Amino acid sequence: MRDLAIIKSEFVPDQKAVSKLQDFQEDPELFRYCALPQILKYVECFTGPNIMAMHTMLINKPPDAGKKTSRHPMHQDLHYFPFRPADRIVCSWTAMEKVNRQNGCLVVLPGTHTGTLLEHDYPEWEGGVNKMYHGVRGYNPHHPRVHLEMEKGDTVFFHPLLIHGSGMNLTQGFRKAISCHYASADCYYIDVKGTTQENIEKEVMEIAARKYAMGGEMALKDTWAFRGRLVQGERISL
Ligand SMILES: O=C(O)CCC(=O)C(=O)O
Repeated sequence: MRDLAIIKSEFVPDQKAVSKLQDFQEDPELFRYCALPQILKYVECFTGPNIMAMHTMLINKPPDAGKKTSRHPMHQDLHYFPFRPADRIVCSWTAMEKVNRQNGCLVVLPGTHTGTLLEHDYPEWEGGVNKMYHGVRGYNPHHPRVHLEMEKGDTVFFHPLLIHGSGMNLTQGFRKAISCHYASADCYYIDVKGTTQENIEKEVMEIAARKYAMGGEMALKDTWAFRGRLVQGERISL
């Protein structure tokens, strides 16, 4: 993925052009992260012994080009997932360098994981917003916030209903983090028709149709079933 400010600029070389790698499950070196025993030890507390890695990301948050496009709006990750139950899904997010408020650390609203999945849509930001960066609607903007300042290698584990996002990167460096969403292999897929997730389904299916000439013959759950990888135990229903 490219940051909106980069897409609109002249040619930008090498890693500076890439703001996020998604779906690195086919890359043996990066995927080693998802199978680290020191991560799975904690993941297992949420998922149980049969563990699927469902969504992988390496986030290379670029220096903000002045349009505030390096921000990630507040959201709940469950908005993107057509599988349940939410309590059997967990994200691990590891800082690949020191992260703080200056370079756009994670910001979380503690306790919101006990709520429900809220409506999400693109925020109306003046400088625009990156593709698929939906923001949560109707949350309490006065809810206490915690900025997760972390050292290189520190890892945070969080629930898919936790409202979180990240601020602007006001430094000249690229803020790197690696993350994986795990789910219990016996989670089940749901049909998101008629729910608040219909808008993200539509967007994902449009991308699938455009990029891979798939669409009509494929359902949202298929896009997850073929990206998901077993990391421990037995593959059951996901
Ligand atoms: O690493 C970040 O800046 C936020 C990542 C995030 O919340 C996401 O991609 O869902």
